[in-house]
Amino acid sequence: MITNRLSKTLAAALNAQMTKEAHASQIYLSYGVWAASQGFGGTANFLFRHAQEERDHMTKILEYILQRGAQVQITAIPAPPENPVSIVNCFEKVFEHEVDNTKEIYKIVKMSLLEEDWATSNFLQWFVKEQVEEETLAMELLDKMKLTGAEKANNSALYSLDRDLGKAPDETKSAEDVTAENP
Ligand code: OFO
Repeated sequence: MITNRLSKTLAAALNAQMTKEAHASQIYLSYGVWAASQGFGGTANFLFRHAQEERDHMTKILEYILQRGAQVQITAIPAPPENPVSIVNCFEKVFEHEVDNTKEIYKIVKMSLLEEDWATSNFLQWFVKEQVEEETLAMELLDKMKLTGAEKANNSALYSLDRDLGKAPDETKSAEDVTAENP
């Protein structure tokens, strides 16, 4: 008996998106390492926490593919892009990445609608909403950077922005609160 309820096309698209979420996690991780090496500890903490959120997105898709009885394909994750050249550039890259990701999600939403796969279309609405939040967050951070005077910001303005980012709320626990028992 065949229990798969995902078309070949949608299963392939969801698997590809799952790997993109893993890639996004690597991107945030690499930017976090870069920020830490530049002395932006708060920003690094924020980016590390976000890397974990992207891993959660990956798992969410993985679980959905399994629930629909289709095959999950774990493949290689592409390397993250070059390091940012400045803190402003770091958030420009984050923003661009999120906008690109939104476009990829929209493509799968469109596929699911064309196939009249209402379950997948409904599942993807969580991601549509999440992308609005993530793009807004990245845009606001970029705006704050600009307010500090962007590349020409003085150390004290950058210092407070970095400190605020370390405390910025998100859906993932602060890196220092995470333990093996409480991941
Ligand atoms: Fe940055 O968002 Fe996943 O989907």
